[in-house]
Amino acid sequence: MSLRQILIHPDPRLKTPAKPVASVTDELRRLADDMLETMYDAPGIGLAAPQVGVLTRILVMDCVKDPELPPRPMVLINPEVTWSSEELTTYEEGCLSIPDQYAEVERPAEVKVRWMDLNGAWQEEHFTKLWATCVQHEIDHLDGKLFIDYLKPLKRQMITRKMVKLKRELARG
Ligand code: K2U
Ligand code: ZN
Repeated sequence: MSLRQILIHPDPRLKTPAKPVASVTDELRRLADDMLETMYDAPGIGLAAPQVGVLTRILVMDCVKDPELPPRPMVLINPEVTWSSEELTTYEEGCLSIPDQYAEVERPAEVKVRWMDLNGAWQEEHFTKLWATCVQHEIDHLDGKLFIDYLKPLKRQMITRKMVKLKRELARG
C-alpha cells in the first residue's frame, strides 16, 4: 500500500474522461488499495482514479462519518447511474483536487448505481444522503467533470485562479 499524489486543478488529466476497466488485475487491486489509503489519509470520503493521475474508471468511497460505526470502504469499477430521483438536494461540496474551496451543488437526492466489484461481480445499490452526493461527485470525476463546472463562470474562474496561485506557490516549495 502506498500513498498516491492527488492532482490539483487545473490539470488536463482531471478533465479527461477515464477509460473503462477491461479486467480486474492485481495492478488494479493495488491501485484500489492505494486509493483507499490516500483517501483516508487526506482525509476524504471519496476518491476517483483520475485524481491520482490514472485515467481508469474506478472510484473508492467511505461516507461513514460516525467514528463509533465501522468503516465501509467501497471500490466501484465501471460504475453507471441506472436511476436518479426527481427530487434534488443541495450540498456544500468540496474536492480533494480543489483544496479549501466549497460551493453549493444541486444533485438528485437519490441514485441507483451498478458497478463491478474487485471480484468481477456486478453489484447494484440505491444510494441516499451523503452517499448519493459522493458517488455522483466521484462518477463526475470519471467523466472529467468537477463540482466547479456546476457553478457560474465568474465563481468558477475565481476558484481556478486561486488554484493556479496555489500551484505556483507549491512549485516554489
Ligand atoms: O472526490 C473528492 O475530491 C473527495 C470529495 C468527495 C465529496 C465531495 C463533496 C461531497 C461529498 C463527497 C471530498 O473532498 S471528501 C472531503 C469531504 C468530507 C465530507 C464532506 C464533504 C467533503
Ligand atoms: Zn472531487
